Amino acid sequence: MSKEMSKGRKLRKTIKERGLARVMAAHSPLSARLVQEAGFDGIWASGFELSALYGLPDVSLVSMTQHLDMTRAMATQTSLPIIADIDTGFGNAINVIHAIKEYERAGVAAVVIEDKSFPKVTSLVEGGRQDLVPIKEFQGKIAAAIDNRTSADFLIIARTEALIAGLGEAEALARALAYEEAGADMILVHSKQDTPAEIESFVRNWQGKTPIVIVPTAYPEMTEKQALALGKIKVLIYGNHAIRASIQAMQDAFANIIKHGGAQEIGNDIAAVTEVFRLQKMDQVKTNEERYLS
Ligand code: SPV
Ligand code: MG
Repeated sequence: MSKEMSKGRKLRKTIKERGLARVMAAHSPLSARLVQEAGFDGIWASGFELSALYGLPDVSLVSMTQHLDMTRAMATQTSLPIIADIDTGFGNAINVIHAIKEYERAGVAAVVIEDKSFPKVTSLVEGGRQDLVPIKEFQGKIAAAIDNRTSADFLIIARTEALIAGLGEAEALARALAYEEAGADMILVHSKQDTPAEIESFVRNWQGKTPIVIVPTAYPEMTEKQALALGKIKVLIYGNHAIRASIQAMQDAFANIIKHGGAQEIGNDIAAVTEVFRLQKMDQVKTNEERYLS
């Protein structure tokens, strides 16, 4: 047994010490490394980002194998805890059992399972079809996840989409309590309102004991300080900022080259090749060449 602290424990330690873990989305090992270098506390292995990376909508088209492979590759390139977005758990409670075993083995800190029906539709899209499974069925999925993890360090986060589905705060609170009852370690509550009011009200009225996780993409005016001040929010996820930043950067660079008919104007607007070498750890290759090839 490795003496290294488990990733789940590392995430809990950050929460204990800082009050709030700041978690940034990533969609590749390289973006995961950049998240770590920037100083975040954890990585969100986002389904939305990976779908976008494949040029696909986030509607359960990316398979568990694709997401797991990328998550595992990220885990090898970072020491930060990873929170894996496993959508609906890729099917029913039986699929959840399989997913839990695989993701725990991959070395992630936590998984988030959402109460939408499979196949899901991405949460923030205007007019998206947002069907939720019955509470009892989702409790079964959470219980299946809890019963099939090998270590209690590995966190099972239940995500309710009741607010996204327009079912109101009472339904969201009832679902969150039912998921806590089923054993969830944390509750992620998502909102697509463009102000924090809906989430603030949910948090104020939350009577459960488990910590709250939020993804304030639609309501970016909520700062880390404000989330912390609400008391019950322990994880704040920046859900899709990595892929959005990279899209914009590529669009700008490509447009610049087309405009000028060459790369002569691009200069420092893109990373230097030496920066790519640094991120690839090319210096280690050189050291090893000197040591082993001469
Ligand atoms: C994701 O990043 O895949 C999420 C967050 O689940 S959201 O896209 O806002 O639903
Ligand atoms: Mg997702």
